[in-house]
Amino acid sequence: MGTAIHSTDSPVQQSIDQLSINTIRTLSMDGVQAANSGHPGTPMAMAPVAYCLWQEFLRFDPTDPVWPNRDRFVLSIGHASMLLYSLLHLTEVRAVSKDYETLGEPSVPLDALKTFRQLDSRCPGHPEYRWTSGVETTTGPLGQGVATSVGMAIARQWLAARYHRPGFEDLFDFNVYALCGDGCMMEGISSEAASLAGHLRLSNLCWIYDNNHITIEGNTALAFSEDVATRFIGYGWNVTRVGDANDLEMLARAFRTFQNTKDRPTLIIVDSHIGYGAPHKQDTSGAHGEPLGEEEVRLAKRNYGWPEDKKFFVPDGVYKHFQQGIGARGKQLRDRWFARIAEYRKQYPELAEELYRMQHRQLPEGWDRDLPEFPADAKGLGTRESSAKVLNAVAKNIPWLIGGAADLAPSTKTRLTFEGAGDFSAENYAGRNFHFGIREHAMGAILNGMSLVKVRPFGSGFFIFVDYLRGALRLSALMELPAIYVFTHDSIGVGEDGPTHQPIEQLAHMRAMPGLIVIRPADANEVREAWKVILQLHHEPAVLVLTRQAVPTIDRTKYAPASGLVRGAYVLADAPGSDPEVILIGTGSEVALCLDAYEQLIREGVRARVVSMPSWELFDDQDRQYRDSVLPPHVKARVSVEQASEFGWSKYTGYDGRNIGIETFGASAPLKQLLKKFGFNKENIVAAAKSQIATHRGKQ
Ligand SMILES: Cc1ncc(C[n+]2csc(CCOP(=O)(O)OP(=O)(O)O)c2C)c(N)n1
Ligand SMILES: [Mg+2]
Repeated sequence: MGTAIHSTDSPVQQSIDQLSINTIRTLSMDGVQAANSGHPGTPMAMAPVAYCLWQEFLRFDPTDPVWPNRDRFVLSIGHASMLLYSLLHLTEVRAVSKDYETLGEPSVPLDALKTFRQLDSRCPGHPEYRWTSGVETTTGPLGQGVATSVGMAIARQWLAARYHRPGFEDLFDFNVYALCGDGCMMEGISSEAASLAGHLRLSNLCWIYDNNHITIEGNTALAFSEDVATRFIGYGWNVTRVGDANDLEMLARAFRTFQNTKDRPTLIIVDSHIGYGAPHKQDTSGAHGEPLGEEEVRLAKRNYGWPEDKKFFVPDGVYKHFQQGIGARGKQLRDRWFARIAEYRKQYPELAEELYRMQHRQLPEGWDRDLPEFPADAKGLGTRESSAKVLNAVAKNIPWLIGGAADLAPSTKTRLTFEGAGDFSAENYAGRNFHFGIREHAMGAILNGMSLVKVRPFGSGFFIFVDYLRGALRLSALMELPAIYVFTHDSIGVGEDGPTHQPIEQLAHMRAMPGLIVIRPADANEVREAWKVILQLHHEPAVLVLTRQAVPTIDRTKYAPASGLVRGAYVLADAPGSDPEVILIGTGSEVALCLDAYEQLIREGVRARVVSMPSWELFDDQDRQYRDSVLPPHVKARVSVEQASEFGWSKYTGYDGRNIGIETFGASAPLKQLLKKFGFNKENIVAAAKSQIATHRGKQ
C-alpha cells in the first residue's frame, strides 16, 4: 500500500505514480458517493491499469481531443464511467464544439465530477459520445464498446492503406485500446467482433480484460467458466496476462508487448480486485453497483494513505504530472502530425482535400454527378437492384464510402463493382468491399466504430435480421452517427422463405427509434432520391428498406417526380382539381398497388389521391402547411397500404381510417398466394377506399 501516512489532513506522501492512481480512485469513489448511485469498485481496481496506459502509452493530446491520429481509448465497461471522467479531468482534456473547434474550457471540470449522474452534468451515468469531449464512443450496453473498437481499428487500417504514401507512413498509425470486463466477454457481440478482428489481423487493436470474477449477481462461477485465454488464442489473438492490476511494471510490459505485436490483435488479461482497498467490499459484488457508503469510503481512503475526510481531493503535483506525461507527449505528436499533414497537402493536395472533407463529414465536389435516371418500366426492378446501381454511381465519387454485408452481398446487391473497389482483407486493407461474415450485431457496432473515425460506412443484410443488430443500431442513433444500413427482402415479398424471413414488426420498431431515418422507397427513382438524402445526413443513421422482388418504375411523366421523397411523403397522383375524397397512402412495393387502385377509382369517378410515403421521419419534419397539403385534415377517408404491421399507421389515417397491413406472422408460399391471403390486391384497396368514403360521408 506504499508509503502511506495515516492522517486525516497531512499532505499525502507517496510516489507520484501512486498519488495519481489514488487520486483517480478517490475521485471515482467520491463521485459515486455524491451521486448516491453508480459503480465505484471497478474504477478503484482498474485505476493503475488506466493510469499506466494513459500516462505512459496513449498518444492523446488533451488540448486537442479530436486530433485524427490520436489513439482511441474505449471504456467498454461503461458503468465504470467515473474512471474515465476522472482521467479526463486529471489530464485536463479541453472541450470541443460541435464544429470541432477546441474551446478553452475543460471538458470535465471538478464541478462536473461533483455532479456525476445529475441532469445536464458532463458526467452522465454512462459515457456519452458528443456530450463529453474525450469520450470516444457511448458505452453502457456491455459488449458494444469492444465491438465498436474493432470498427475503429478497421477504419485506421483502411485510412493508412489508402492515404499513406512513401515518406508518409505515419499519418494513420493510431492504436485502439478497449477496457472490458466479464460482462463484455459474456455478450455474444464480443465473440463476433473478436473473431473478425483476429481474422483481419488487426494489430493496432488491444483489449484489456478486467478479470475480476465479479458481476452483479456475484462470482462469475455462477455462469461463466470458459477459458477466455484459450478462446482468444483460437481467434488468432496474442494473449498476455498481468497477474496483479497494481503491478505497473508488468502492465507496461504488456502494453509494450502489444505495441511490438505486428500481426494480430492483443488481449491483456488483468487480474484485479473489484473495490480494491475497501475493507468490507473488496472482491464482492457489493462494490460493483452501489456507493461504498461514507464509512467504507473513509476506510478505503485510509488504506490508500489518503486524507480521510477530504473529498474530490487532487494533491499538488498530480495535474502537473499528467501534463508532463500524456500532455507533453500528446501535444508533441499532435503538432508533428499537423506539420506532416501540411507537408502532405503540398505533395498530395487532392488526397489531403479528401481527408479534410471526410474528417468534417463533407462530400466531395460532384459526388452526385453520375446518379442514374430510371425510365418508366411496367415490369421494373427490385429496389435492391436499383440501389446497387445508385450506390455504385455515388461510391465511385465518394472514395471513403465503404462497406459491405453480413455474408449477403449477392442478395443485398451492395457490392461495389467498379474497377479498383477491391475487397478489404488482412492482405488488402485498401479494399472498399467489406465481408463482415454472418455477424450482424458486430457489423452494426463496427459501422459505429468506422463512423467515429469519420469514414462513411454502410452495412447490409436481410431486413428481418435488423433484430440481430438493434443494440448497435440504437447506439448509432444515440450517438448521432450517419452510418448507413441497407436492408433488403423487406416484406412477405420474399415469398417461399416463409415467416422466419418475412419482416412484420420491424418497420414499426425502426420508426419508433429516436433519431433514426427510415426510408422505404417505392421504385428506382425514389431509391436514387433516398440515397441522395442519406448521403447528405450528418447526424442521423439511416435505414434503407428495399425489396427483393421487382417493382414497376413509375412513369414520372404521368405522376409526380420522385424528388418529392426528400419531404418524406408527397402527392404522387391526385384527384381531379386536387380535391380528393379519399387518400391512399403507400410505401415501398405497395405504392404501385395503390396506383392501380387509384386508376380504377378515377375511372369509376371516385376522386382519389395517392400519397407515396417513403419516410415517416422526413415527413414529420416538414412544416404544418406542407403536411396539410399532402394530407388535408378535412379528408378523413384514408387508407394506408403496407406489407407490415399496422402499428402506428393510425397517426396518418386517423382511428377511423383503414390500415391494410399484416397483423400475424407471414407464411411460406409463392408471393402471389401470399398477396391473396393477406389481401394485397387492387380489389381490396378499391373496396377499402369506397368503404372509407361511405364511413366518412357527411362528416368531411
Ligand atoms: C447488454 C447489457 N446487459 C446488462 C447490463 C447490466 N449490467 C451492467 S454492469 C453488469 C455486470 C458487469 O459485470 P462486469 O463486466 O464483470 O463488470 P464489473 O462488475 O466487474 O465491473 C450488468 C449485467 C448492461 N449494462 N448491458
Ligand atoms: Mg467483473
